[in-house]
Amino acid sequence: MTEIPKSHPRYLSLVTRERLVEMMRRGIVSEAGLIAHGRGEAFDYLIGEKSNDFAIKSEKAAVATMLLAERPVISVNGNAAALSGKEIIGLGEILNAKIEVNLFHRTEDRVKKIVEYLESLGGRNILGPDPDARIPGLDHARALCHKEGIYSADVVLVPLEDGDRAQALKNMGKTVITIDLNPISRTARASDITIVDNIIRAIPNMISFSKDMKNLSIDDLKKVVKSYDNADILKEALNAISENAINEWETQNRK
Ligand code: PTJ
Repeated sequence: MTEIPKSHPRYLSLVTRERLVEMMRRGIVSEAGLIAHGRGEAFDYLIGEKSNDFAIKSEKAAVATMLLAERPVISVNGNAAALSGKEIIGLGEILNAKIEVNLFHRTEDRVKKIVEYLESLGGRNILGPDPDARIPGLDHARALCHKEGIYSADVVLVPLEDGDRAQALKNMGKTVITIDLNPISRTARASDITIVDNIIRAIPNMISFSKDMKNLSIDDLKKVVKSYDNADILKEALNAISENAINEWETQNRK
């Protein structure tokens, strides 16, 4: 692993890249996962590498939705496990959500490795190996899932998802929450709640909101969900991206 000096102005971004490369070598992240991360980084740069107001609103709506859910599930892929495995386990515990490893580039070996990795971080009863159900409308191994997990869930949190599967979950009548730095991706548009934030900030934010929101009444949680509008959030994220790009251009030209 390349040693990154703490003084480097892009320290966090470089350390995160190294982590993904290392996790790819361990067989947890797919090779395509590195490319997906690069796309995410570009959007993160454009939203200012921070949790903006639009992200905070989505994170609160997501927590309220999961607290109100009867069978919430967090779907975990290679990138999500590598970047936020420990935090996802923590969030699952607070929200009483099951965790299921569900992969785009599925191999049984990688599912097993990710489950073992999550268990090494304290995860228990992680679903993934030996699937016994299929998400209708999806071809090949991407459809494989568990009856007691994603298949019967009412609310699914699918971070860094591909558009087809998010839509297929919607078609099953589920409430779909995603974490996706690209506000114009098909996943972002297909989901009920789109958190336009980096997963490495989004999950810790959700943990901290869950601790407070757990004490809210059902009516108050419903109010949070009712006042949420995903189309407005996506518009706010796109406006922020345009403004940041213009500000950056003006700053460069003033030099
Ligand atoms: O582990 P697997 O086999 O399930 O594969 C996982 C990937 C991510 C490779 C797979 O789901 C995939 O190809 O996804 P996409 O279609 O590239 O979509 C990933 C989305 O996540 C893109 O819109 C990225 O902008 C976004 N993204 C990437 N990194 C982050 C992110 N969003 C939030 N936080 C990130 N760190």
